[in-house]
Amino acid sequence: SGGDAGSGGDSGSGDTITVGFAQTGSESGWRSANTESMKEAFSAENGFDLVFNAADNDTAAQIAAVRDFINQGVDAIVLAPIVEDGWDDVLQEAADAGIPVILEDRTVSASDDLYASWVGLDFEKEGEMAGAWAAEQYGAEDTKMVVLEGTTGSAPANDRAAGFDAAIEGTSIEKIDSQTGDFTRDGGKTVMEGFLQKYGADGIDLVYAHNDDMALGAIEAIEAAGAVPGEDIKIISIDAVKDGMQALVDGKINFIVECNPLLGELAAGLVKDVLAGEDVEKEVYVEDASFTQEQAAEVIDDRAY
Ligand code: GYE
Repeated sequence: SGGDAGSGGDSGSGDTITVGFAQTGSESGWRSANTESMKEAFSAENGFDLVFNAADNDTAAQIAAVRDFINQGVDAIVLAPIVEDGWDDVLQEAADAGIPVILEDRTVSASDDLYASWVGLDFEKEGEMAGAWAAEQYGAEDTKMVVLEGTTGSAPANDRAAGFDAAIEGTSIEKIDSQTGDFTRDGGKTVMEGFLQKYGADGIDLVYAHNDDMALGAIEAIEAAGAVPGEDIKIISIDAVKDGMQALVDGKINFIVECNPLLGELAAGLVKDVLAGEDVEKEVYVEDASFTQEQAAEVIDDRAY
């Protein structure tokens, strides 16, 4: 950028912070909103030079992207890790190079000495909120449930399963099957088609989808099988993105737990604080709400994503 001697530009190119952001990919509506929020916060206007990488849900590619950032000598790395495991080596390499890493969204299993901070959501609590509602609504009658899991090995898939399972323990909800749909609409549709073939629409009462996109795919599969989503087969999902909330208002989904993707500003603030040598929280949690069909109808026009 600029740099004419004595021009005194107000964006002071010497202060520009170069940040490498390793995003998971573009699997869902949540992810699009998250990427947009990050690009907005890490803008040139805010003093950043953002190097953006989306790994298309490929862990090896994401690790390679982080290694590239280290070799480029960026000032800081922001990482939304696809899966929890496998980060120890490259995080150690970043530490050795003196480059701070801030995690956003998903978590890692590596030691928290290897990153400066994490900002995101409480996935286990999201699962618990979804499970508590299921237990209250359907827990007293025989309910056959299938689960559309997020990406295998990812923090939200692990934690949303654990939170939900704990909340329905001791109820009459029976998990008859559970498979990954990789957080995508296509994945949710394909897995649901398989479930419908295997158990028949009559053999399934409830779908728990780890995100809205998979729920939306399941809706397509259920309708194609001649059943009515939200009535014949109830659906609970997580995220509360626009399309999910619309399906909730339309009666095709029964309950959604929110997962706020607007983490950009908080992540950018953490990067600036860490580089300024300030003490930051190791974990920064953002609160989530939840919505019934009636509640969704009231708020849908005011949602930011
Ligand atoms: O719920 C899903 C996305 O990691 C919280 O990833 C995120 C999840 C989100 O693909 O839609």
